[in-house]
Amino acid sequence: MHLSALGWDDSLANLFPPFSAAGLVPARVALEHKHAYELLAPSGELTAVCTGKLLHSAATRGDLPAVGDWVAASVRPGEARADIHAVLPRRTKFSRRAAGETATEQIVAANVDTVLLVTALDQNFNLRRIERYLAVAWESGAQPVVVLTKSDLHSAPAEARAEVASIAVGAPVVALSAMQDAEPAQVLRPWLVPGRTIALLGSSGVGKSTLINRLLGADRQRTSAISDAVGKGRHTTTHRELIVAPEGWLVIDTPGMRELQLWDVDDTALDATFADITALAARCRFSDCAHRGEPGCAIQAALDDGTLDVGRWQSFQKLQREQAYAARRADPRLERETKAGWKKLNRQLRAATRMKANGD
Ligand SMILES: Nc1nc2c(ncn2[C@@H]2O[C@H](COP(=O)(O)OP(=O)(O)OP(=O)(O)O)[C@@H](O)[C@H]2O)c(=O)[nH]1
Ligand SMILES: [Mg+2]
Ligand SMILES: [Zn+2]
Repeated sequence: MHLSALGWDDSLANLFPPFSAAGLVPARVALEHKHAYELLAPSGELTAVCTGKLLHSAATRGDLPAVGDWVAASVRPGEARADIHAVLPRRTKFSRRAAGETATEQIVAANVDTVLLVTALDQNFNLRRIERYLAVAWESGAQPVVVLTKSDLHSAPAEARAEVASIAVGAPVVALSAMQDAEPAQVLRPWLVPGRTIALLGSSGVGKSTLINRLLGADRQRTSAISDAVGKGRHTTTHRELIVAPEGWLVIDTPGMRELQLWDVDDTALDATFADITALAARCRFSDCAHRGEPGCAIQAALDDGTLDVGRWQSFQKLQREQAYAARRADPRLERETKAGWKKLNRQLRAATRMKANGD
């Protein structure tokens, strides 16, 4: 298989000469086990581990190889085994906060061109969840496409699609049924391009693997009716995996995520997701308007006349709070300062309440 078929491009080729000089070859991470990786290389599949040096130099998990990454590896002569010496810079990346005490970045998928944000048109359909996924997608650098699956279970899928399109500013929205559509791949054709990588992200049971099987025209991925919705935390897909389609496009299947904790979603990503709110806020009378009842507040006016949906406004505020929380967790110093700030504020608040109780 040629490198370009795996998504290799000029910008990667330009930075590789020093690695080739050291006897290393480029390969792409297809699968991540606990301590080993499956790589795709022009010579074929390789089972690989990180060198001690790479492990040692990694400050966080996010510095280690993840599915979709390009790496520089040395192939052991006569074996389908390799050692990973370096992770090449990521063009795009999806990361989230890994569970645990301290915030560590976990890379969900790297070098994705188009991300399909998958939601089912069933009882779990939720606009707020789509907004959350969109914020993460804009942050990643990949082009988001909202995919509404199980349209056969919805009485008015076209209306649901229109409703989602109204909140998904800048992202195409498609609705499909992997069960009933004769050609579900048809609406996704624009993004199934040889050498380009798509990834599917969404809750467990929405039909990501089922759709991938339909796109591939083969039962490549295991699917199951038992999912989060019924089986409590059961994920049918357990590994992130990069698959090369016979037509030459690449796809990353991921296990459903119960929760997508924001990692480092910056203001730009939130602004892209909520472009309507940003535009409104720019029209508030005061440039530092907190939208809490100030005179001439354009947000309040839009909430009052119904042009801004209350749910969407609350969703925006929630994501903003979460983003601030994630930033504090990533920066302990900032958290200490904020804590100290809160203590001070609480003391002031208690003092003020006592004064009031005393009738002052
Ligand atoms: N009615 C209907 N059911 C579907 C459709 N697509 C998928 N399903 C069903 O939904 C269930 C879950 O599908 P999966 O493809 O395993 O879901 P997943 O998103 O890969 O789930 P995880 O791997 O756990 O993240 C299966 O029973 C599928 O048959 C669809 O378009 N319509
Ligand atoms: Mg799956
Ligand atoms: Zn305002």
